[in-house]
Amino acid sequence: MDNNVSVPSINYNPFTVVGSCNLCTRELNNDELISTIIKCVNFAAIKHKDQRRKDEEETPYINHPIGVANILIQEGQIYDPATIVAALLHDTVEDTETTFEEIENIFGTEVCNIVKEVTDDKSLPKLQRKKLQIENAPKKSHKAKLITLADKLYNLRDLQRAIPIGWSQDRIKDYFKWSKAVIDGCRRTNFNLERELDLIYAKRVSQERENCTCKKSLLS
Ligand SMILES: [Mn+2]
Repeated sequence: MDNNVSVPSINYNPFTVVGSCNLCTRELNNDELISTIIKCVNFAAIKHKDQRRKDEEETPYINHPIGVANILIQEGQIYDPATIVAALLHDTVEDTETTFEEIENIFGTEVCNIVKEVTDDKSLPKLQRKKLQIENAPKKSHKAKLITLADKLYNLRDLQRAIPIGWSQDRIKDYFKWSKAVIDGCRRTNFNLERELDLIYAKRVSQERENCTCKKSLLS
């Protein structure tokens, strides 16, 4: 029997290197880690190549998953490879032709499972998908919660930066409200990310109060 059979792809962990005995493993060294991250960024960039964000400048969509991964590292101080790779891939299945099988084969089972947790079922109506995000948030794994928080932080900052084409003030208001419910289901996950989100909401509340014609306190 051939002892050099490769590890079955189903449990293959791309963040470890399997020794020639097929039993011992070691974690990727720096070169291998950088290579994996760039392979992932390249994969996501190709998958999202025809998509744009909804702002007037039509920012390339890939800015979003890269920005989410960057928030996790720079602000969340998360350096776990599976979380970062899953963040880079988090919208590929939901928004492109990418399949979970493809992700599992290239980036392993753990990454694939995290991406599954943060992927909406597009066969469901939008309202139900939004409701499910609120319901499912507390049930998510720690890594999926981290990505959810960073994703919402990116989107809310983006909303503060530029209003998406065709969005009314009511729609923006609803988005803030809905995001808050999802975020509240992911509490006690990362202090820095939650603090940044709280600051955005505090600013939003004071802006709303400022702009309110009746000048009544929103907190009363
Ligand atoms: Mn996203």
